[in-house]
Amino acid sequence: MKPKILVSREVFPEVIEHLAAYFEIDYHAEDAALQPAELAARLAGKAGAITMLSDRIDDDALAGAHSLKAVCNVAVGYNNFDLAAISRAGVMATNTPGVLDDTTADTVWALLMASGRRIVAADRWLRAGYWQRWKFNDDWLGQDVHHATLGILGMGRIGQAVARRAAGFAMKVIYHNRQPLPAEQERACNATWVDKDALLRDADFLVLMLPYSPAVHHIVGAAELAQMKPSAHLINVARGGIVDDGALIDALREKRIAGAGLDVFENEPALDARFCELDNVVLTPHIGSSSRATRLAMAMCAADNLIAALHGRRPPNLLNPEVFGG
Ligand code: 8YV
Repeated sequence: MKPKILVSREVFPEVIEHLAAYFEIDYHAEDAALQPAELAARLAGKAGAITMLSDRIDDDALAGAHSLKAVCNVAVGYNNFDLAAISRAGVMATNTPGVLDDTTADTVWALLMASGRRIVAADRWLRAGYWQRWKFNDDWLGQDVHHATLGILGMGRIGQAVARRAAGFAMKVIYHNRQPLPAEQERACNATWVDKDALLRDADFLVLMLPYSPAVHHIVGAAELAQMKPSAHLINVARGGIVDDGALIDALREKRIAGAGLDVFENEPALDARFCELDNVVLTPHIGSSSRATRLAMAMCAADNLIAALHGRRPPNLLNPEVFGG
């Protein structure tokens, strides 16, 4: 008898095929999240689960899941996991680090350039048939990307991938992290550690690339936005909640910063309608990792974590090793 698992949301057929060789699958093949009560009900009796960011895995979800051994998130971030609750239940938790670094860094650059050079607003203007009104010092005067200062808050793997891409634009790269990177890694990124105030003050493009935790909730709020240059752009492909969206909307509306490129929001999938009234913000619906190759690699990585966990091996991306003997 194959162990039973839950796949909580639609993935690619090849992932289901891969998993089906090992498991009996309860597949919620929809592009919508399971409601919490249904998620809990469908976790009961399962040995493992492939989960998405939209699945909150906490005491309630785990209450009836007595045979559960592993929950494997299809994401590098796992703020949908109450890791303490998962560990208390003796369940392994995994994520998908690494496979999405380059694609997410590419998305940062897409938003950075679109915001700096006003690409999306210009597209809207052109489609509206306004080209006859073209003038030399036009509305599309943007912020140069080349030779500008790129500031990165959160210099993990993705932050470093963003920094490496700046070389082609001859940018100055500064970053802030709790700890400076080892010298060799700094050299590879051509980046200099600065304190947070200097980062906010000097960046022409401020890229947020840190994982969400309550400790960084609203780490960019009204006070931090006030420290930025009026010509600066804020790019967030990390997590909603890191930025105080209300304060950002005010700053953009009053042109206290020049623009923003946002892939993540507070209260996803709801979008604060006030963003849509602003011409100086580029909005995407949490597509940071969204290339086919990368999303497939993420789902396969989660599947391989689950296969390892349920075959008595340590999953490669175990988040709570302390519970299972170090
Ligand atoms: C999402 C992400 O996983 O990996 C993460 O932490 O935020 C994204 O890659 C992806 O959008 C699927 O929810």
